[in-house]
Amino acid sequence: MTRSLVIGAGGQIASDLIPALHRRGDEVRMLDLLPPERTNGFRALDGYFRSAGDPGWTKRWTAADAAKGSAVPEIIAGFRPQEVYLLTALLSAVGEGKPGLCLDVNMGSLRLCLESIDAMPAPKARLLWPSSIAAFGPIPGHPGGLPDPVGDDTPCFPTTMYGVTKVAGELLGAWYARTGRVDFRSLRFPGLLNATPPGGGTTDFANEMYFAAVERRPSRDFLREDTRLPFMYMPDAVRSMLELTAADPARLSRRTYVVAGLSPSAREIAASIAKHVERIHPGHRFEAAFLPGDPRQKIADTWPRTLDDACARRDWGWRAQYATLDAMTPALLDEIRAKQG
Ligand code: AKB
Repeated sequence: MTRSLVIGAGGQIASDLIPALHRRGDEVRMLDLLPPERTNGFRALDGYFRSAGDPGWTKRWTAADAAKGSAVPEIIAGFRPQEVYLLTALLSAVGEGKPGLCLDVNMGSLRLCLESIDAMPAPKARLLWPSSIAAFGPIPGHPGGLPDPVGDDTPCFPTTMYGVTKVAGELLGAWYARTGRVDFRSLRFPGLLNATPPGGGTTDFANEMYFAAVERRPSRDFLREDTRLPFMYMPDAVRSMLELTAADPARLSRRTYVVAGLSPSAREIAASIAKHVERIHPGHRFEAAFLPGDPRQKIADTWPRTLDDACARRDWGWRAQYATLDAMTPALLDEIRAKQG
């Protein structure tokens, strides 16, 4: 039985990752700044654990700051996890409003976690830390700013504080790995979609569209309809985390990998929802309202449109299963409806 620690356990990624670890038979400990019932992920986690016959799951939850204090070092020293998933982060849009906090939380949590794992006696935990497409931004002198697609070796010129923390964190983790201190691994994720609301990201407009469709209300989207960005359905994202964490270190040519799912425009997402919502709400006409002028448009305009994940495919056999809207939209609408009860 693998001992796994999920830090940032109340957020969007954790709401699917924790059930996946538990289904695999792991002993899972959880830590978040908030108590479980006050987190975005509570509904999904509580539903999962109750149906798995484990209603006392919150006893394995610690409410504490992941970026400072003694909780993370103490849990890592006492529980001796074999795998640590550090998901704590302020995302791009919120991070631009609170840049100091974004720096403190994103880098502080990573530093504390790396130091705590480094202090473990062997065998030390592997650490999985999500990076983001926010690591990229317009390359000085490059026509159009970025190549299309963007790949692992595209130079990183992040435009947001969130992106700066992601690039800095990738480099910090790579140093810990190179010097043999911590087996650090990271994924540059696109916008992630599941039935748990994210908080404070630029790609959240797409999540909002799917929730609005299930709730039979018009959506309020804050990006232009021709905005094209990379996305990934959460089952693929969780699988990529588990596969990269399990990969033989001898096969890893780098510590951070781009992973691609699909790259629709906002207009294409709206059309796909309008096509598929009919099945769950017969007669309902989905309407997307694209509201111009939002500051998040400026962030989106600096990010990749499509991604090339050739290195992940070559090194550890990665391949997304949900690579089209027709594959993802019906599954996501069903999932949101089921989890909303
Ligand atoms: C955000 O929009 O900030 C995140 C991300 C792409 O990392 N979803």
